[in-house]
Amino acid sequence: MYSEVKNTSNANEGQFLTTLLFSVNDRVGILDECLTAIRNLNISLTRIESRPSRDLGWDYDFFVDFSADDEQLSAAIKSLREITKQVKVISSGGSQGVSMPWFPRRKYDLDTFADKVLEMGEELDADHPGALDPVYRARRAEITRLAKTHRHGYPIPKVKYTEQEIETWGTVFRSLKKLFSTHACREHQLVFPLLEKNCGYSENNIPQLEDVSKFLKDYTGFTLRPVMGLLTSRDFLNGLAFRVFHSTQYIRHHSKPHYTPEPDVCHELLGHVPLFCDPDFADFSQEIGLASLGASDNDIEKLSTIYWFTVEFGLCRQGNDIRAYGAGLLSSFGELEYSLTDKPEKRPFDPHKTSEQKYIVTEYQPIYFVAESFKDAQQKVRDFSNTLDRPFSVRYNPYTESIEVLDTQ
Ligand code: HBI
Ligand code: NLE
Ligand code: FE
Repeated sequence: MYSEVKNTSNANEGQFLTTLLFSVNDRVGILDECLTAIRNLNISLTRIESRPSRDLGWDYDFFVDFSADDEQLSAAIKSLREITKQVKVISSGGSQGVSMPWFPRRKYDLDTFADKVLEMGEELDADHPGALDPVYRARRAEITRLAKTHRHGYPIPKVKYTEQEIETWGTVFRSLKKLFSTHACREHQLVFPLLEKNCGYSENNIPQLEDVSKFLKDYTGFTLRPVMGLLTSRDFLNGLAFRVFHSTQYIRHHSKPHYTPEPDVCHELLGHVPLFCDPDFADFSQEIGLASLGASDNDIEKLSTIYWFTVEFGLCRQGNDIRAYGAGLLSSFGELEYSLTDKPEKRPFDPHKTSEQKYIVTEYQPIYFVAESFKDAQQKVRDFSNTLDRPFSVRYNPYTESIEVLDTQ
């Protein structure tokens, strides 16, 4: 999907993120020497972490992350080898060493995604009603600036929404609320009144991400992180492994409240947030995230497709009914209504088949997949991820908010 996107990140062409491990005999100044060696190659580190080695004696392992090209990376390995006990490429997007793509190990590593957003492609631009409105564009730029400088551990900045923005929200809110009782799944209906009571959900108020994130954290441990726009599929899914959901904070254009092809604050708050309050759904979403860590590009594609047909556009069976749980449906008056008519085709959710299904991002979906329950869907995704070719498995440690890699090699 989003094939028409341009990466606007400031990483240079030919560069990729690498995590390197080097182990040293402990002595005064050794880290300084290693860092100087890296610095002399004009490489800038983005992370450094140390831990005592597992060997006997007080030796140390250092993990460093940086962006570099193939040539710089091999030069770095070479000069570190001269002064350390061992050097190992843990993960890298380049052709050196192993082929495990870089992935975040700690929750604060997600900070590196902050300004790596994709630009809407031409195709999406053309039918995006805000594209030609300079006032709208300027306002969006103002709001996305807040996300760019947000860092893990800080409160999410509040946005003072304009009257026009609140009016757009109100239109979306009122129309959707009418449909929820007949179209939304039970989990969504259960929590919606609580969001109204505790988080400022109402037709006259756009809730603040910070308030909602705190509420969610109490329910399922999910938190929101503001984001400037679309992330790459890999980065976006990686966030879910940490129970972090990247949310936009701007709102759709006022001229087209009932459908927009891209995420906005209506979509995040009315579509996604209520579902992340459900423990089974939270587990299900994290399962997709965990499977995405260090996955091959091909597998990321499959996992995104699964995400698309579940978290975004999923239907589920409830008793004798079929209801919507996908956020893209729950935030679009137009598509929510359409999805439960007999116009679109409905197929049972099966990750092996669902992951191969092609889809369009700018129109109502012609096909939906129906899940039996979130627990059942989670189990199916777990079985499916075991069939993907990844030479290691991962586990989330909630106490340290970090990923543990279980080597199976
Ligand atoms: N980025 N900010 C953001 N929000 C999304 O919903 C989103 C994304 N990037 C990719 C994506 N969704 C999905 O379509 C999947 O490819 C994961
Ligand atoms: N179509 C949805 C809406 O109008 O709210 C947004 C989908 C975002 C993937
Ligand atoms: Fe979404």
